[in-house]
Amino acid sequence: MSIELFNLKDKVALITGSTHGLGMAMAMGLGKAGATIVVNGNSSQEKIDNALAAYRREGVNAVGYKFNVADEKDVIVSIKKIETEVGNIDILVNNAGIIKRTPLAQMEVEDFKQVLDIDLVSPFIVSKQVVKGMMERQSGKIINICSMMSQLGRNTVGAYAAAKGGLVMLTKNMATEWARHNIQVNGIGPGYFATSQTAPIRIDGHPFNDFIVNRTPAAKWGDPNDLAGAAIFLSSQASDFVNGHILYVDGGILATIGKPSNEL
Ligand code: GCO
Repeated sequence: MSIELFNLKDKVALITGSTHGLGMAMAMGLGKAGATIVVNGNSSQEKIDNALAAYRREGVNAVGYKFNVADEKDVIVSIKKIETEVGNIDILVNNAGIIKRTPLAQMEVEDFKQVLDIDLVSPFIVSKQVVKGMMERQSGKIINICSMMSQLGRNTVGAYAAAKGGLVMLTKNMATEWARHNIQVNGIGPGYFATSQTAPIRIDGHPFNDFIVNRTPAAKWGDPNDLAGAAIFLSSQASDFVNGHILYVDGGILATIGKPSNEL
């Protein structure tokens, strides 16, 4: 198997929400595979600058752009700026996302809408702008970061699960409409990973922490670096005939109903 299949040299990859967490881990992997990384965040320029320093310490060629993925006007201006200043976007990873853990019966409609806006509508907004150039070039890779919550529900994450479930079908419809332009659109569905988003439910001894370790066949939380391989595969020529597929990187949690806590 030629390693060239996974070489991203001369490619430009935009990863939304890549100043930390899973987005940074995937972007770092794409960068080490040769891509120029366009880092995005919307919180502060300082956060972007700190992230760029981390990428550069790892030898990754990275530039940063602050924009709000949920604001179509900001996205339109920013994508044009990136394509002028950095180059054509060959790879788009729609990773930016939020979660609000509230029981549905108590959740404010505005909060529900905000989760849907960022986790589901934003991948559409950003992809709609980036796919224009991909169609002109008849080439591109789009990866939507779904979740195991695209398949399973859990108390208090109803808005997030609805968004991530919808993102699976958005991925399949993007693939349906854009595959004929040699644009491969797929998804990655992370299981439970050790990130800032899960920090509150990952504390040692926290019932949820013990539950996840027991419920996951790999018997551990994922390390964000475990996602780099899936991102490189779906960004490279190795996946040129893969369309509309959601690649779950979840330690096996979706493969099983789980086991009693006293069973090996
Ligand atoms: C939660 C977690 C999950 C994970 C991930 C699983 O509260 O259950 O935050 O949502 O973050 O999305 O795929």
